[in-house]
Formats: sequence, structure tokens, C-alpha cells
Amino acid sequence: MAGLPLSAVAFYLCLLASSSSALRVAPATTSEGRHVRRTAYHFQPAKNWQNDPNGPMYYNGMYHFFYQYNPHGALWDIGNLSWGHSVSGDLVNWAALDTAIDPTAPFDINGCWSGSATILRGGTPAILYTGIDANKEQVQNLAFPKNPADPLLREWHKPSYNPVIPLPADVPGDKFRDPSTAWLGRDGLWRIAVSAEVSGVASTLVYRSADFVHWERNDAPLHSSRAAGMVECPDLFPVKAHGEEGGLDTSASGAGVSHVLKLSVMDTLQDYYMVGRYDDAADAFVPAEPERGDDVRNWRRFDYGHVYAAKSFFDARRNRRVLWAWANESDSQADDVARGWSGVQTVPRKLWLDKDGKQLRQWPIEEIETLRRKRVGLRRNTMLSAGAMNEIVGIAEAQADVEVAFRIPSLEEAEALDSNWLLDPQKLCGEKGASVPGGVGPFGLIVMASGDLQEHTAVFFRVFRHDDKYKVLMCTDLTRSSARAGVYKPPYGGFVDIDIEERKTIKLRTLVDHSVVESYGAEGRACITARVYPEHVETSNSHMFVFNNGTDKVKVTKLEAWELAAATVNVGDEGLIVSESKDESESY
Ligand code: DQQ
Repeated sequence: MAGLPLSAVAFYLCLLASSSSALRVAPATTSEGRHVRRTAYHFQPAKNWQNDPNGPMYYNGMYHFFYQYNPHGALWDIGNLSWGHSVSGDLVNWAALDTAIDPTAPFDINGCWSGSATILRGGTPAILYTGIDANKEQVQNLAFPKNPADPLLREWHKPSYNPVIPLPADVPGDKFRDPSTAWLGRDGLWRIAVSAEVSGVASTLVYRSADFVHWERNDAPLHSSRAAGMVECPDLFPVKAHGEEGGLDTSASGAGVSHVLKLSVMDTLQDYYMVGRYDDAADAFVPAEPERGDDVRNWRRFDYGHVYAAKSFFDARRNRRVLWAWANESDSQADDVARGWSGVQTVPRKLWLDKDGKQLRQWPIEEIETLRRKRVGLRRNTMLSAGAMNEIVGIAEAQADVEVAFRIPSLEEAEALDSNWLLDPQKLCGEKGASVPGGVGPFGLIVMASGDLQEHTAVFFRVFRHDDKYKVLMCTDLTRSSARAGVYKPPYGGFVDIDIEERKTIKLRTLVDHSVVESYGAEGRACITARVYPEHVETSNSHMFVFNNGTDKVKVTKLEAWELAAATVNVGDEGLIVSESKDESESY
């Protein structure tokens, strides 16, 4: 690899699919020899703990993904966090490299925490990350690739002048972290957002720099919230303002551009976002929905399920913004240790602003579809009467991609919704689960079901009447997902922001990957990611159904389900082939 010419050539990473020869199936192991909980196409390191996505970027024809990683075990360990590093040509198949940043210097000796990558003006990437220094205080550090011409960017150098941003006097030592990707203002200065608690107030600080080394804090924070407690992992990025799907470079601004501020709230372990206007003169963010207030917990959600610390990047190769988020395990630490690993990432999601100018839409990047193999369907326009449950047969359900469109002929029977329920959709999903008959819905999918249905995960919609309008609830109900005690099995849910009276159709896409059920409702307007741990998979196959448990009929106008092949994800570098890209437009 070292001898390949690098300049003016894009490199393309192909990873040979691992051949699954006849392996003896041990308990808790799939026929491919994977642990039954291990995912087949979601990002995971080969072993050990991972949490936040860090510094995703596209550089010199290659995708890089870094992540919070404990190289020494399957649990989070405050002092042992490094930056894991993998590379990919397609964001689906990944090769693991050595850790990029480790706690070795006085400015990060107690841990290398989250941060971001930025491609600088000359085209060189830089990483800003939080170090826990020798005094156990959080500071912001800079790292550069030792050899920017190395397509894999294997080694990273941490200059001895670090930290580039020491702990400010008005911020406690344990509340200053997670520098964002930098963006350029019209004055030519770089800006970053950093999370901090200032005088007890959760604040997203802005720092400016001309040279990426010397940083100065703006007096006013980009955002502050008295109520939310500490916020983490800020992400400020531009989106096209009028519903176009293409992405924008993080420094884009001007006419036709809106901004999104995403914050992760430590108290709830949830991510929230708000669309707004970013003013680079004052470095201020003005929310488009001020009525939601400054308490971040009232902002919108990327995902109503079990994800945290999301981070996006601009994919210049395909002109889109791509988001990742960490989905933690929901069983016990003892389970993590026994498996030897913990934590997955959602599939990379394309992200854009809906035409309504307020909500984001997300969709699995199209490269995931390269994994689609055997396809099965349901006869078009199959009518589902009350109590209908049609099995989707013919594919391995533990590794599947299902797309279904439901047409609702009548909203006559929609149940009335009390306004109080609007405040707690998750609780509503619990009270009105898939087995509780309704008027219009519940209808949706049942996945990872045992033969006797004792174990199953239901992903469904239910339509309510509210003030002469209709509200659509989307739920993923885990309460029956596993027979095991000691597993977190809540109902998850949120309202889907669509006019169902006008559309009459609602779509659902669900990706099943052993211990992940990741669902996209109403063409990416509401997402729910869940971790599931059914017991039956140790001895038998799972089943999948489309169902309706409402008195009003629902028509399935389209249903397609694919078995997905396993991607090659961090299985070692034996299968790593670097070759010239065929697509000239991919060249730098
Ligand atoms: N995880 C990192 C922190 C960040 C938190 C440490 C969010 O930098 O605030 O692993 O999950």
C-alpha cells in the first residue's frame, strides 16, 4: 500500500466479505459465528467499549470514523478513553486501524474525550478533542495527521503546545468539553462550539481563531439553558432552507441557508435540536421556534429511542450531510463484560430539513441498500382488517430491511386524544401498546418475534383525533421484546409531524440487525432506535409480521422486505484492498 501514488488519485476501500463456511453453531452464536447480539451491518469495533461518534470526515477519497473507545475493556472507564479509528470507502464496510489518539500527554493523560474533525483551508484535517489533564481538568487539544498524504491517516501528532484552550476561570474542571467541527465566519475566522457550565448555567460557548491554534472566547454563548443541566456534544450545521436534500459544508451561510443546533442533555441522555438562524457577526443562534423556550428538553428529537451524542459531517463526495449516533446497550454491565463489547452506532443517516422549515428528516444512506439480497413482498393493496397479522416469510428476519406503506381509507374511528397526552407520547405508547385495540391503528410491524409470540418488538402507528385535527403517534414497544428480566424494555414514542388527513398514507422503514431495531416513520420525519435482546434467537429463528389492531381497515399499498448481507465491519485488515477509484469525480 505504501508504494501507491497518492496525489490526484482517489482511493477506494473495498473490504472482502468474510466467507461463512460451515461453522458449528454454539449457543448464542449465529450461523456466521457471530454472537447473537452482535450486529451485522451497524458500526462496532471488534471488541471492547465504544460510545460517542467522534470526528467523522471524508478526506482524500476515504471516509474516516473515530469513536470514544476503551481499548482495555467492555465498560466505559473515565481515564482509559482513546479515539478508536476506522476507515471505509463506502460508509458500510469498515477496516479497523490503531487508535488515533491515546491518553499519553500531560494535557490528556486522564482520558481523550469527544471532539470533532475539520478540514482546514489547505485541505489538511485537524482534530480538536477534550483532554482530561494531569489535574483531572477538561481542556481542549489539537491533533494533526503525522503524514497527511497517508490515505489512512494512521498516525496523529499532538503538539506539545496543547492545550489550545485551557479551562476558563468561570467553568468547573469537569464541565468543559466536546469541541464541535469548526466553521468559518465571513470575517475569515474559524469558530467552534464547546459545551460548558458557566455559573451553573448550561452554555454552548463559541471560540474564534485565525490560525486554529490561538482561540478566543466570545462573550455571549451561542445558547444557554438554565433548566437543562449540563449539555454535551454540540453540533451546529447549515441545512438548505427549502426542503432540498443536498447537504452543505459546515461553513456555508447566506441566503437559502438555515442552521441546526443539536445538543445532548446529560440528565435525560437524549439529543435535541432546533432549527434557527445563525448570525456570525454576533455568534448568536436565534431559534425558529422560540415558543419551545430555552430549555433544550422541549426542543425536537432526532430519535425517540435509545441514541445519544449524535454527530454529523458534510460528505463532500456525495454532497450530503450524514449523521451518526451512539446506541448504548440496554442489558447489564455484566452482560457487556461477558460479551467483551458494548455499544453500536446507528447506520449513517442522510439528514436534511423538511419543507416545513422546522423538522429534520433522516434516511439511511443509500449505500446500505447494497447489502440487500433476497427480497420478498406482500401482494399490493392487501387490506388489513381488525386483528389482522400477516407473516412476512422467506427471509432471515434478524438481518432485514422492511419498507411498508399504509393507506388509511377512513379516519372515522380515530380515538379522541386528551391534551395531557401530548406532553408524554412515550407514556401514551405504553398505555396504548400494540395489543390494545384502537380505532385507526395500532398498525405496523412486529419484528424479532418468537414462534409463540411470547417475545416480540412492535413498531407501529396510531392515529388520534385532537381538536378537529389528527395526531399520529409512532411507537416502538419493547415491553415484550425479551423474556429476560434485567433488560431495559420501555415503550418508546413520539408524535409524527404530518397531516394524515391530507396524505392518507404513512410509510414505515425498519432496519433489523440482531440487537438493533431502527425505524424511520413518515419518510424520515420520526425515528426510533431500540436495542433488543430476545432469548429465542439462541435456539430458533425469529418471525416478522405486518399487523392492524384498529377497528378501521388499513390497506398495505406496498411492502418490500430484504434480507441484508453482513457488512465487513472491523474484522481486521486482512480484507483491506486499496485501489484507484473508477469515478473521477471522486478525486481530490
Ligand atoms: N462522552 C464523552 C464526553 C461527552 C460524553 C466521554 C457524551 O466527552 O461529553 O466519553 O456521551
